[in-house]
Amino acid sequence: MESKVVLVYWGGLRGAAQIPRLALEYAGVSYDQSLYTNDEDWFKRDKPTLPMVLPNLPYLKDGDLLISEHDAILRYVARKYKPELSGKTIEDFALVENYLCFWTKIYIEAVNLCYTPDVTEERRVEFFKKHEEKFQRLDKALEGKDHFVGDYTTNADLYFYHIASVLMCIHKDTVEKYQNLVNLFWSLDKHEWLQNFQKSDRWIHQLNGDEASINNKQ
Ligand SMILES: N[C@@H](CCC(=O)N[C@@H](CS)C(=O)NCC(=O)O)C(=O)O
Repeated sequence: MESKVVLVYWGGLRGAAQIPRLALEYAGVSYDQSLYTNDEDWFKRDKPTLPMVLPNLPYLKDGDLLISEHDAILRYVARKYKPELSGKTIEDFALVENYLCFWTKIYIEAVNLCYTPDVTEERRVEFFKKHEEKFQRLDKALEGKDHFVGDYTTNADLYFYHIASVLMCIHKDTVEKYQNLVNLFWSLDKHEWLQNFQKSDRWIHQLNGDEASINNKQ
């Protein structure tokens, strides 16, 4: 019997695991999660002994395969379980990758800002100012469209869906200037699979860890 896919991460936050998690959900993969609540269990007990070259969280276990890096996991899940998420043609694939590489860089910057202590309003606005031209171009490219690439859901949309929540948490008023980006977020949010995910016990409210200064803690 084939063993179940397991996504391993910290408990209590969506974090970087949310990105491959969205792909698992979209693809309808039946997966388990192993969520650490104790640092030592990961850093002292499990991390040193895992048979992986690059142990990190999140990581995915699928049979004998163990991989880390949230974006590598996203691509793997798509390729194995829902190939169209990577793009239906070689040209779409290239565009999906183009967006993914872009969003990954923005995501790392955005998360670093979220975990910086005492972030001022000025610093939040500055983050968007730095990327203003790119956000304007993305917004324009989405005019009259429900997806970044073609007319179907791809990894570019899934990645964007998570990062948009983080960006809105950094500075909602600025994000709302990009109406087409906001519309895409809300149109993805209405997808049945995503609504079902949100209603499930797999949905986690908190975006970042407790130590983040920018968060959506209730
Ligand atoms: N480049 C990795 C970064 C992973 C990372 O920084 N993970 C954080 C949580 S988001 C962590 O606590 N990793 C545990 C570790 O460093 O062992 C990725 O994108 O997945």
